[in-house]
Amino acid sequence: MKLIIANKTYSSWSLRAWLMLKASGHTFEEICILLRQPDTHSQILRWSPSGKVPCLIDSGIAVWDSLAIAEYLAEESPPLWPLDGAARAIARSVSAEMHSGFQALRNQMPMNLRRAAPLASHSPELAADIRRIEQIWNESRAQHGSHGRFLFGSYSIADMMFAPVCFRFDSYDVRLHGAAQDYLQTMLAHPHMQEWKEAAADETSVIPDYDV
Ligand SMILES: N[C@@H](CCC(=O)N[C@@H](CS)C(=O)NCC(=O)O)C(=O)O
Repeated sequence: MKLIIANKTYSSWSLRAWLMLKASGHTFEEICILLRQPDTHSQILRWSPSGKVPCLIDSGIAVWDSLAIAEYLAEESPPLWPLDGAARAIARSVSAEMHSGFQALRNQMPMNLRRAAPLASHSPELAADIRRIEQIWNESRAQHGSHGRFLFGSYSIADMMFAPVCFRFDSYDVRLHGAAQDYLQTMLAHPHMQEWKEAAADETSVIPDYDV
């Protein structure tokens, strides 16, 4: 298998798929295409029909978009979604909500693993996104997380979908209430999150747009 990703410092979508592939137990080759280079688009298009990363290549099959990669891997890997049907329905719902929403968080708090400073202020839209994520984390842990420290107990795709948010909350020093704060620390301490962060520290490419 090959996983086409972008800069580990900045690429939140790449992180999600990379964590899924790590959790699946497959060995895979990483192909990293740097963002914002003159040939970025053409390089990505060699692999991914959407012109976006991540893209998974498995025996000649291309699977692009983080949620499609999640479902592809979940079909035959160790369980990547919660086993309980009700928990799985909520895990899919919050993952889809993360995938399609939270525009203020994406725009105003881009993932940048080199950053270590809070924003001067939070817009009402950004504050609402943070509150909604805190609510999802607290409710998931309270209702479905009793057999572990992740959102649905065991580490699942839902956690991987929120992983970039964890790095953002750490970088921008966002403080949370209740179990959400413990969940954040659990995610930041996960060995795969640490491995990604260490690899990002070796990168040298700088994209000024991400330095908000
Ligand atoms: N909905 C897609 C979003 C993928 C996406 O936006 N990827 C960005 C990198 S994080 C990208 O490929 N950008 C290409 C570019 O900037 O040229 C997913 O879930 O995978």
